Amino acid sequence: MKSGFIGVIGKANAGKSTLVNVLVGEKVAIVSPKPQTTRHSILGVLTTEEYQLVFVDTPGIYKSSNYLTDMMMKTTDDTAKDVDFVLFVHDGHGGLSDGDIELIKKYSSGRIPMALAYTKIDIMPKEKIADDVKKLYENGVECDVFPVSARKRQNIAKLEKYLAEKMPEGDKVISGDVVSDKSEKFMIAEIMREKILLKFDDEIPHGIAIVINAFTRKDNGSYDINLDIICEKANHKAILIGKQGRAIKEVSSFAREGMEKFLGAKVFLTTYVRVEEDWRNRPGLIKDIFIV
Ligand SMILES: Nc1nc2c(ncn2[C@@H]2O[C@H](COP(=O)(O)OP(=O)(O)OP(=O)(O)O)[C@@H](O)[C@H]2O)c(=O)[nH]1
Ligand SMILES: [Mg+2]
Repeated sequence: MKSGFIGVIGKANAGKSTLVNVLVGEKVAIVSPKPQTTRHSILGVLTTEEYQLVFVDTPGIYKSSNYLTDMMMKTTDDTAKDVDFVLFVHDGHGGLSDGDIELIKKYSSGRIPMALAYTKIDIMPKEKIADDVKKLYENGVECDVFPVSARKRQNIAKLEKYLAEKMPEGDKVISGDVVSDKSEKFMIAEIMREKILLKFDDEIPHGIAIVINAFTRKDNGSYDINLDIICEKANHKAILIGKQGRAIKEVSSFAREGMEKFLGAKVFLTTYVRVEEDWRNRPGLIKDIFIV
């Protein structure tokens, strides 16, 4: 059997988590149109009779601005060094700058073999894709390039077979039928954060952390979930709550629906917004509230 770890690396918002979810066939990582959606490395496991691909989704490469993002970048760097293969994800729709080419070359010239997933082709003209692939090779990128669309599932099966071929021979690296290394509790916190990312703009979503206080399954199969939404500033708290609590009510109800879909059961959700000034720069606090 072929089996191994594939580090999914790329700039923030490139489409890494969407691609991992589609390859794995289940939602293991949240997705949003905002950069820095993924904060941890998350395993997504695809097991067939012939192979096992263990994708390691990572925080997107982004200019670090605080202790939390320093940690996130370290996670990505560490992953890139400790896998069997790197799948570099590039958002083709976002253009192809000289900086992008340099970054791709930096990873492809490393010790670990790499391929490039040039994604979001569903919203791009064909000529642009061909031009960019040509430009990559003309500029000295030597790895294989796969134009794909995670959203429309274009070229995904081909990419999967290719990656399987590239894996070392050996037993499964992850046993059982798990698809992720993260707990239900982790995913519940992430679903809350995803809905906040989708609903609120600017600085607010980036300064959010979720702390689950209670996660209990009752005899009738439903769940009681109680969580704190941590934000960085008092004015963020006011925006999150909204006039007469309308904003928090709306986002909580949106999150509850997502949690019910994920758990396949009814959820009773209570949320509380609390401020922890500048928590993203406080290592001790990060350790306490940053769920891993
Ligand atoms: N049209 C189109 N949009 C896509 C595709 N893949 C991802 N997106 C969108 O791109 C945005 C970013 O997707 P993510 O999967 O969260 O990107 P990411 O690279 O994991 O981002 P970070 O975790 O912040 O680094 C979302 O709005 C996705 O819906 C695709 O194949 N086609
Ligand atoms: Mg992501």
